[in-house]
Amino acid sequence: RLGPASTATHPLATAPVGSPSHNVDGFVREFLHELNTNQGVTLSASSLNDQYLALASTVKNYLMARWLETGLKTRAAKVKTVGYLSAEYLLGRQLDNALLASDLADIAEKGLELCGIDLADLRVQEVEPGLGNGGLGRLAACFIDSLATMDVPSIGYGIRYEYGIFRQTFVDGRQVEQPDTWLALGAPWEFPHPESAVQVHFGGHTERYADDGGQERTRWVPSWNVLAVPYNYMVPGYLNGRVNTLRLWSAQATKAFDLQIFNSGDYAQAVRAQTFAENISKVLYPEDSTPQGKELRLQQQYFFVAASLRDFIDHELEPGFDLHRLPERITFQLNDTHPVIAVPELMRILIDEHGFDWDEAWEVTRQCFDYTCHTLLPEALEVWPTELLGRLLPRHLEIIFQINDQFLSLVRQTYPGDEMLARRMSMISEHPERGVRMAFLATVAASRVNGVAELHSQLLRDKVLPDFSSLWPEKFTNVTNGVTPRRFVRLSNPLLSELITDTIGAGWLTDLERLKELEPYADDPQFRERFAAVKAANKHRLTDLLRARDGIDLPDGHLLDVMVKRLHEYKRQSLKLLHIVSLYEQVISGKISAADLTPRTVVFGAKAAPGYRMAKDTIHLINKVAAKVNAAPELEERLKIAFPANYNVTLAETLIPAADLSEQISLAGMEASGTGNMKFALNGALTIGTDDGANVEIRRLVGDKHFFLFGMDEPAVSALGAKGYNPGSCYEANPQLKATLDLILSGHFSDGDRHLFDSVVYNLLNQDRFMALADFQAYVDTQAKVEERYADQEAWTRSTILNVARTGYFSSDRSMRDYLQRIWHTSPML
Ligand code: GL2
Repeated sequence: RLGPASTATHPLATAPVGSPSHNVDGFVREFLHELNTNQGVTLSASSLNDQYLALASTVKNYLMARWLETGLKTRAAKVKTVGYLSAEYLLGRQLDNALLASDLADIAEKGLELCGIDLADLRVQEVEPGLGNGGLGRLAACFIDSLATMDVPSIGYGIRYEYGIFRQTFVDGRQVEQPDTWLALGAPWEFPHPESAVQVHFGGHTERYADDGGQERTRWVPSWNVLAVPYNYMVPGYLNGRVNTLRLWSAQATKAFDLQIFNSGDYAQAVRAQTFAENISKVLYPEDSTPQGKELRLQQQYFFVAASLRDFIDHELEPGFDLHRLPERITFQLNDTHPVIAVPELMRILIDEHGFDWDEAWEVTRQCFDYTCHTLLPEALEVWPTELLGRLLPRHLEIIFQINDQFLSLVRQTYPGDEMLARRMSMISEHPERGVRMAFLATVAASRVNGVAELHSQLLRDKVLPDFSSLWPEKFTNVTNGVTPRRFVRLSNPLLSELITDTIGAGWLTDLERLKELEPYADDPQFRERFAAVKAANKHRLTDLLRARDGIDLPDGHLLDVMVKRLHEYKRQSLKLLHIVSLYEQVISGKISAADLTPRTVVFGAKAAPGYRMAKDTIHLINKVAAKVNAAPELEERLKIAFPANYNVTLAETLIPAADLSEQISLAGMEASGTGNMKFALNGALTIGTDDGANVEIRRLVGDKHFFLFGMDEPAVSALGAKGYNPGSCYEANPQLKATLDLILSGHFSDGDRHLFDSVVYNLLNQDRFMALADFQAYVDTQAKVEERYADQEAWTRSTILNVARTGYFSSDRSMRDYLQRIWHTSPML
């Protein structure tokens, strides 16, 4: 991978051989060639899957020359690369994005048509690589797209999980997880490079020895290792010729199996080592926003960062590069605490392998890392037991202890006599067991620490890491998240994109603030009509998809009210459910008539972590309520619930453009940012939301009139928590809330079983950590305001246009610009 062999004399050895010709004929030739030579079939004998795989290879071939050129150009320029270290990349389907980035969509469509193939039939063959849980993984995918589009040299590093996020099914309304076999029908977008595999070590012990100069040194004597095999993915920039790399590591046993044992007939024993090693990249941990303190997870984390650091130093830098200058060439972004073990790993490499002294190594390491925190939940911050770390990575634990000692002496020097403070800031926690607080280690090591929305960054400073932010105020900064408009506007909403281009001209896809130019058109009745027609068409597209995918029939003419995100108590799907049950209860008890309801369909999409009982019970309850509500004749078809299983990026791409109302109703101070909120606003949905995460900034930009704010803000939540919150008193004081909860408790939704949903309801009544009952009335009242606005379709459409026009700020291109300026201190390549 280092370039041409030095003895090659043929002129083509030093440059890529070039792409197939960029026209329909060239495309057809290439496609048929791929079908024949890669799939081994003729066109007439080919299956849809053959055709899809051949199409993917064809598109790859077009990108290939640019990818090779990008690598050569970047290495030759010797500029700084952004190394994005992330345990998750929730990529979504690749085909359309690659066609868009390489300007091949029309050519491919026409070429395939000549072959008697409909491109749309091939698109749906692709199984999305679900190598992430939710927002954090999707953010990583948006960021690498923007970096490529902005011509920034970057490598995304991660894990090639053999099974990504589970496929969700419902059985009697309960979530049942199925393995995600995304690789089963072929993986046409990846390039494995087994010859470039690197070894990753684990276990063993450390020992001291004297080097040749008599200097006392330490070395790690590991007891087992695995091979990390790189799989490269192309990350094409939008129409700019740059193709960056995403390098995902797959684990393989170093000795495939022990032949002697195999020959003796003990097959199981023979493959055990292989199974053990390969388990490391077998499955994605399906926990979202909360960590799983499992040994295998720590193995995964070290596995991918050790391989990535080794890869960068050995393969991306020229031989003999002086590692004292490493910060000139790389800046590693730590995507949450998952990759933080990279810090002691780099120290180990520099000290033990390259003979640096401690201070030199620390100086380099400090400059090479920055850290993004993505949470506010205290229980979501990873703490690894020292017992486990010491067993798996003994040298790293020693280094962490030493970093901590040095750090604590600085604390004691700065704040003499404040031993409590030193204890609070120690990277080593003592309870409930001795453990390493990875967020503290990251904060001490990183040059910059950032939160992911303004409010989050503020709370990060004030509540999560207050002592650190007093010590180093300049270290802390904010970069508000963003989403890539290529996938989440252009590809997912082609009709809106066309309308925008028609109205303000091209160029907005890489300069999203230009959407502002749409503002005056909000007052143009003709434009409003066209805008509303786009929304209507998107709803039809969704209706077709849900009918085919889930057998769900969406009624016509309803307000489409959408809540899609991971199932988590803090996100408060239960509050949305209480609203629905409350409407239903009022109709069936005759308090209001069905005619009073605004026709509304609520769409849920949510996966629950398999071990998260409350979340799974909530899914069950939603499905039970849906069954009852959808069948109730009293409602006269004016209230419906749709809960398609297995919400993923692919479904989001059709669902979001169709939505009228975006539900962003987390308890204030809990959602770090959210990125779904941005996607909805950019696609012309209005938000009902709390003052939380990036909602705050969305509301500020679109204006109070065009955002339905409700509920307590963060200071009010804190004050209520401090005063003592009693959800039972909300229940007693609010007859409608009481009637709503009583209906669930009566067994109405559970075939008379009064206890089926005790866990959910009694939790709300007795504990309600996320204060759903406290915000219930405000939520219901604000929903009434939503309905009022919706009744005036002109006013509604005007607001939705202003949402699109005013949310260009939330492009991930802008986020990347902020990282470049405030954190990485580098600029795009010229
Ligand atoms: C999250 C936050 O919960 C979410 O609010 C944020 O938008 C994303 C991206 O910054 O990160 N943190 C986290 O652990 N997950 C998230 O989605 N899984």
